[in-house]
Amino acid sequence: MSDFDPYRDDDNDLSIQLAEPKLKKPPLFKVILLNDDFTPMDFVIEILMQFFAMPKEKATQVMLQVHTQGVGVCGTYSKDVAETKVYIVNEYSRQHQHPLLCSMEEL
Ligand code: TYC
Repeated sequence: MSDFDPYRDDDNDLSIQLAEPKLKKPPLFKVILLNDDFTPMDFVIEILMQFFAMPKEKATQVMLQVHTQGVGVCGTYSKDVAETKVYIVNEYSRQHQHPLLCSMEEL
């Protein structure tokens, strides 16, 4: 076995540079709901409880935030999970003939 250790430089004659870490943290995405004038408030609350696992009180707060401010955050996820949530919420809304729009934004 060799005793050579590239990180050891007892006589200070080596130029050493540690490599940058190669892996970046994967990006996160906010899933958001947009306000409209037609989707019933109870339907939005149902969506937030069913697809974003919110208790009724939290779902009501987020729905009212969207209703008054125009947009609100349902949760933060990896890209794949966020895309799936957006897809199922928009499909479910269309199936129920509501114009509710769900979208995503990189954090
Ligand atoms: N503005 C809707 C209403 O008055 C309620 C609503 C809330 C719609 C949130 C969409 O993402 C939404 N019935």
